[in-house]
Amino acid sequence: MRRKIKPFCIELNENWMPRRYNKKLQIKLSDLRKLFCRRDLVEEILSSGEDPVIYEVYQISQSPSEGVFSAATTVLYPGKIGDEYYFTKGHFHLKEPRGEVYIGLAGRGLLLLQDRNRKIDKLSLNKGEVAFIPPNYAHRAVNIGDEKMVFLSIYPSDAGHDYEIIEREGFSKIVVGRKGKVALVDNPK
Ligand code: PAN
Ligand code: ZN
Repeated sequence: MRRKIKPFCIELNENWMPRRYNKKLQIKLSDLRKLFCRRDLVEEILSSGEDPVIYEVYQISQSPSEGVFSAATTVLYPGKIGDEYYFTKGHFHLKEPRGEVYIGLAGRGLLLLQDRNRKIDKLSLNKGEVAFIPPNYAHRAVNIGDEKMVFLSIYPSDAGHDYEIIEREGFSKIVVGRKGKVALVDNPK
């Protein structure tokens, strides 16, 4: 018989961090070195001894059972490599069909969605906006503002993360800031 999971509630503090979480991840520039377009600039920054934190994830993970949810607060710092805005790695869910909801809590952001045929969609993910990610879409958050972008994600606990395809192929579009404007352009790689 399936183990019964008790209802529970976790408070978020004034910075939207969960007061209790199982795991904190800190992703630095060196973890994303293959993903930014201007790899030459990434290597230049790293060889100067800097390795800035790009984002942090506070996970409230539950055991991977069907019908159970996990959640996470992500804090994505503002910045660019060349003209490409800081982003999260991005992934497909391993198990299909598994969708997700992202809730914008602070800052200004975008959500890039890419289907299995590499077709791109973009959603706004500013403070107060709720983005619905359908199953079978890779998803990546992009901070297009000058402040921290914070969002809460809620996903099936058995979804799993498949980073491999995005690490190998990237997204077919990237998000850049040029002449004060935010634009989606073809990934030159
Ligand atoms: C989110 C992401 C989180 C970090 O909780 O895992 O924002 O992004 P990456 O996992 O792409 O590094 C989520 O989409 N969970 O499924
Ligand atoms: Zn996800």
